[in-house]
Amino acid sequence: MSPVLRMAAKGRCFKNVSFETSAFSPTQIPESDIPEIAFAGRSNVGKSSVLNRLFGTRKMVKVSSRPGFTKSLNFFTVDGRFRCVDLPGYGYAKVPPRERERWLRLTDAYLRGGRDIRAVVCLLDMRRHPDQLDAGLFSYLRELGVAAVAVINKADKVAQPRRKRAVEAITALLPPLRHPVFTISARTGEGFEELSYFLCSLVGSAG
Ligand SMILES: Nc1nc2c(ncn2[C@@H]2O[C@H](COP(=O)(O)OP(=O)(O)O)[C@@H](O)[C@H]2O)c(=O)[nH]1
Ligand SMILES: [Mg+2]
Repeated sequence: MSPVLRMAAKGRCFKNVSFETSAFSPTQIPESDIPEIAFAGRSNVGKSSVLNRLFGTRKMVKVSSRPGFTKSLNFFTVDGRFRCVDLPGYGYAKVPPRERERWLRLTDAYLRGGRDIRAVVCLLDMRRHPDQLDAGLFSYLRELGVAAVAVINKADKVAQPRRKRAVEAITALLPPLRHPVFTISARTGEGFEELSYFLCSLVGSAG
């Protein structure tokens, strides 16, 4: 078994994470040479918290009480073997249209850049039904031929007996997906073992 697969089997591939760079414009996006997993979702869905939890860090990714804070693509390298890419959050009403357009152009340049993107983790909130913007993300990824992984965060906010129904209701509103839907809480850490195991397997299958 290769070292990468061995780590994937343990779900422990998110080791030695370091911040690499931020891209505020398409020309600042670093060259693609290793596999990548990107993370997307509505502002405030907990994207930064999820990344920190995956990385086993508290402050690698800024957690903001101000939604719409992330204005760049942020690149993190994991063990020099693959990257995690933090995409700008969407859906924050107070962002001026020009700024929103800039983020879309940036995200589009990234996703269409011919890179080895193994998946885009699409974060959802267990308390909300996916809306048009969420649906738009899934259909956009499908159009580009990039695999989407639906991950439902903030499970701790829903009482245990209601979770199954909540997950079913959300899943029913998503298009058919190649990968399983994950349920997590960045607050309690629940579901992260399964999620990191799965994500590690996506990058561990590198040739
Ligand atoms: N209860 C709960 N709160 C969360 C969870 N994940 C994130 N949050 C909170 O949601 C807010 C937004 O989180 P952040 O990670 O900055 O979201 P981002 O805008 O998507 O990057 C912060 O107050 C977090 O503490 C979760 O799983 N459960
Ligand atoms: Mg954030």
